[in-house]
Amino acid sequence: MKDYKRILVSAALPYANGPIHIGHLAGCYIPADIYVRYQRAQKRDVKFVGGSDEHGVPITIRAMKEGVSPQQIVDKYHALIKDGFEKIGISFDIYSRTSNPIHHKTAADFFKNLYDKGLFEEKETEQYYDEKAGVFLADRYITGTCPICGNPNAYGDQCEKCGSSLSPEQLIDPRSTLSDAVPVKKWTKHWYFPLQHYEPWLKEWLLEGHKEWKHNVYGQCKSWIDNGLQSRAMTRDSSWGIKVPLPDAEGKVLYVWFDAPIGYISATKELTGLWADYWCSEDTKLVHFIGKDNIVFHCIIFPAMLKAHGNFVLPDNVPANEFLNIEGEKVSTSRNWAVWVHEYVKDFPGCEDVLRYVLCANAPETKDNDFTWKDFQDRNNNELVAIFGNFVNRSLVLIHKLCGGKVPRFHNEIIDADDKQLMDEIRAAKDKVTQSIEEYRFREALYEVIDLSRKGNQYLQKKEPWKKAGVENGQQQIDNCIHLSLQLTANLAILIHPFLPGTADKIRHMLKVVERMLEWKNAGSFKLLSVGYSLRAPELLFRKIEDSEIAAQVEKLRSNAIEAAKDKDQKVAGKTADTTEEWPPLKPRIVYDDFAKMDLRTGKILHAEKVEKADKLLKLEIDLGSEKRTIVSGIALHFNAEDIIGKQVVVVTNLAPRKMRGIESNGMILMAEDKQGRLHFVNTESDIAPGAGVS
Ligand code: B3M
Ligand code: ZN
Repeated sequence: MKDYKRILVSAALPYANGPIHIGHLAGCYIPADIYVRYQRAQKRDVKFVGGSDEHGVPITIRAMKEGVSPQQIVDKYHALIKDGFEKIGISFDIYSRTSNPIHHKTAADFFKNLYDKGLFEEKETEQYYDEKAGVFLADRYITGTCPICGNPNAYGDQCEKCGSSLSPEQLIDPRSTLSDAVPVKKWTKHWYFPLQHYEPWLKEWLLEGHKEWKHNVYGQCKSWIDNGLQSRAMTRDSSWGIKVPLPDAEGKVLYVWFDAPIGYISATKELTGLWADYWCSEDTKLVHFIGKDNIVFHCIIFPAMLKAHGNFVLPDNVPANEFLNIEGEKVSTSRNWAVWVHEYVKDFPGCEDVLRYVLCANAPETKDNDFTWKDFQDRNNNELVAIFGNFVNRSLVLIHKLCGGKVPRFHNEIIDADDKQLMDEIRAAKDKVTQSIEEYRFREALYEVIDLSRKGNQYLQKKEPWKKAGVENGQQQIDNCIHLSLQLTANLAILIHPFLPGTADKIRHMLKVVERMLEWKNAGSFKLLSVGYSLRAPELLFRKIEDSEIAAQVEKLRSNAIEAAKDKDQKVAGKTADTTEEWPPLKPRIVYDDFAKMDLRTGKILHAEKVEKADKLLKLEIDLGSEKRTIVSGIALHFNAEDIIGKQVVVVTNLAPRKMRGIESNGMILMAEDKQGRLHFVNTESDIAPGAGVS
């Protein structure tokens, strides 16, 4: 491994058009923070840079929709995002923003450097333009009818109904999603960066030179390169962004993915006058932490830009994580299926480390992973409280009970095999944690720390110091056991510190030791606490999380999603919010024969369960008296499966069967929907036996 003098760590710049959620944290901010805290504990020269990405089409669109300026949007979300990071302990050395003048200058100069070298291709192309809104339309902002399946709401890049990937030209009757206007074609000039020119170099530098990168990252890069690279436009038509620094470029700005990664350089400039030491010297180790959707930009496009510019270091590693799903569903901002960081810190004050713990222990390091509130509770109650917290607490309680609150001596003359084994385990754990962190395997590293505390519990359990009073050598045995347990506690504080900084500080407070003790070189030592030193009374590190708190979170997820779905429906129907209080209009009149075709009967729900990978569906088993039926019903956002078992419902029994998510649904249950869009079981006065006809 190369010997680096300094380390520069970046974490992706989140778009300042919404708050951050736990998927962002798990994807890159928690791993980056662990890595940086560890490097700082190693006393290495490390800088951690980040900031908000404040340009790009989504921000201008959001501003347009909310009727405010883009600056107002980014000001609002930059503050919210920054605050969320601080509260959850992401320890940036600088958290900047790409609307800062220093960034505008740095990015514009970068562009000019490539331009002056003649590295861009200038091309004129025809693109869709919305005359009403006065903007060129990115693919996502054009809808129309899918030429393949006829879906009237397909996007300019994809039809979500049939999954076909499309180009805007293929859409039948294209419309702008901004104004509903029919877009017109307009000629426009842009500057393209010919990525294909860098292909031989990328093959050598990345595919040959970085085989050690994580499989998910390397694999994605390889398939991009193997599929052939193409020129990409590095400018856009917009009034929001960094002006293209050329005389004939009125109304043109830098493409957001051109300017955003340069934000890492600008942030370093803002942080230190010695920025060039970090960016322009070969002995800097540059590491980008990102989520998987940013891989190509950080591993191919930005390195090619850096290479084209010259003078800059290239990333040594890009340890991207995969995605974190929530309760089996993809995180979605538009569906409001997310756990928001600013809400979590309000709902669980003092439990910041618990979230850090769960997101690291369950990090999507090699594949997409699932966050569930139940798992969050289990990991807190069964691992943090019952193993780690329990060991630290027992050690401290015992020193006060059995040793007068002072660190007892260690009597070398009676050291035994268990003591030696524990000492070996501590040294081995340090080595394993170190290696795992160095190699970006943070889950594994954290597991080792928890496992070490588990060994501490086993040691105490075996030694039973509380039974030793009065036996031969009793006090000496107690002393040794408590002495070692406390040295282990101090070691645990060092090892857990990068992961759970607040917890390490709490331990440090109880042990009355200075911050310097947490330096990594101290791990593996058994002289961290001096004999005779008196310690503070123990406080619990973690509290139990109750079922009711978890139920409340699951309910919150669900009701947020219902609200979001309602908002969307209203938008689709073109209604404004104030019409929601009206009942829907009555349907056209039917004759008795129409009604008589329906077979309605009472049924009883025997069993209900969630349908995998479908947040709205429950699979029900219904007793119809004469038979049992499987019915798939779209009520999962409204009810817990276990709460509706035994409920009586009216069933349309002769509806043609339909397959949903591979399950055949035979019939439909009837529900009442109130003005707020909530569903209710229609109350029947008495418990009628299943199968009674309804007419
Ligand atoms: N803002 C995309 C994202 O938030 C983008 C990252 C920029 S990193 C230089 O996923
Ligand atoms: Zn389609």
